[in-house]
Amino acid sequence: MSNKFPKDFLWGGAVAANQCEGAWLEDGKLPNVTDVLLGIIRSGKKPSIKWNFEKNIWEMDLDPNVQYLSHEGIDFYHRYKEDLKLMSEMGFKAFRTSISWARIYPRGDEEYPNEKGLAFYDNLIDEIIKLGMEPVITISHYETPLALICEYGGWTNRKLIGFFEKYVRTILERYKGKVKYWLTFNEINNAFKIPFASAGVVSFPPSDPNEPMKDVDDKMIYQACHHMFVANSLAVKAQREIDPSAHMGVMCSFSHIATYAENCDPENALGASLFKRKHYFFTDVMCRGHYPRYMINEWKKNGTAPIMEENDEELIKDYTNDFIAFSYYRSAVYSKDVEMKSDTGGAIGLSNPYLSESSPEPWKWPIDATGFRYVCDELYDRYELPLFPVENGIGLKEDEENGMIEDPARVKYLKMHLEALAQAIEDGCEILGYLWWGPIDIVSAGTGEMKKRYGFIYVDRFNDGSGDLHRSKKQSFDYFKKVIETNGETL
Ligand code: BGP
Repeated sequence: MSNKFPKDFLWGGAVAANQCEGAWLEDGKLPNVTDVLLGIIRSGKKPSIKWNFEKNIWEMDLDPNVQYLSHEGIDFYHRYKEDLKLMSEMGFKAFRTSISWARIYPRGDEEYPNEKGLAFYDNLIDEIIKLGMEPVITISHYETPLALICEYGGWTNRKLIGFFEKYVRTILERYKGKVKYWLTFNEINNAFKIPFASAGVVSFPPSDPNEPMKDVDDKMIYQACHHMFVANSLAVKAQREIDPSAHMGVMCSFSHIATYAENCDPENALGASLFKRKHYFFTDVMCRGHYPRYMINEWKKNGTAPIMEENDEELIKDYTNDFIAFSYYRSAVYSKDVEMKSDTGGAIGLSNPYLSESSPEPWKWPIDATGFRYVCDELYDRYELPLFPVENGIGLKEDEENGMIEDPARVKYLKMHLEALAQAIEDGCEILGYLWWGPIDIVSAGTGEMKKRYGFIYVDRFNDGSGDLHRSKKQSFDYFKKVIETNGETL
């Protein structure tokens, strides 16, 4: 295959602050939603956060049976220089991470930012640039400050728009001229699947601490989404005012778009298409600039329309995003007889008899590189905006043997997906770059474990919290290095 990748293609990798930094309460940071998420996933219970009327503070009970590995992460907060050096050794042209909102505004509603938090990102971003990489920064990667959820009810509360805008303006002012690629909300289209993480939605805290919290319903989530859409547009507006040469992208979990109908039963074809529309909804609003008629009709039918203020729709119309970033891990099969589920990898329906390989037990994510090309083509046809796959990867179980890790399965996955991406480029898609998810082993977002490893770089840390945190290169490290060296000519 001749070389399809453009000359300035952004090869690199992506992580998120909450999965790698650790130092969860250091230098003034307070908890964010992901710091307590695992206890909720494991126990199935809402967070136990109560107002202490005597002390006048919010108290948070962490589940004592849960190992919160993310609290120390892989200690990226203190070891980022060593880690970034390895990324640059691979030849990375871009490195994506998030700014942890609760490091900058620890509760989320303060008047002034936390200088110590900003100082950390000053150093981190300078280091990324010094090593010749383009920083790609996620503004909120499932990282709403916990106080905004406990005291304000998360994104269902309109006040979050103002808190978010202030945070965005703070970091845009600070990093103008340094950061060219910004992403607003990580996987915003997961708002219905994981409302707590994605949209910080829980019911409002009860005035009586013994009263149970209410369940989250669709109307609340649409309300939270509306506030996030307005906040997204205000972020675009702020970027145009503060740093017009930068770009503000959306970020969606678009494995969902690779949802195939089980067969040619028209009901299945229609069902798959309606399922995908639930995810296109997010980019339809943020990139086309208005609420689509299909959603307005649904709101009318179900009484789930969000409350909007007068200028909201104008803002959404005037400030749309200029590129689409997305994650792609796997595809799914829709059948009218089966209820679709999903997790951090995307949708889950029937198993696909045409796909023979998957990631290992217990995750078993089907491997489908053609689905990657399919998603790129679908997105580009619909929006004609530059695309940026900022997450693609495979989680494997690995142990170091004689200081070495051989990971042919990761090399194969990478090669297949890059071949598919080259074909998408040939199909006419404009692709800004390719970021591998988890170039270094980090804590899993979905299960909070270390055992699920995505890295080209191994980190010595285990599910029980043991390990000396040393880093070592896997076989795939050299493979990706070669790919980047040849700008994708050698796959
Ligand atoms: C995405 C998230 C990431 C990441 C990835 C892999 O949904 O944006 O944060 O972790 O999924 O998921 P997991 O860690 O559950 O394997």
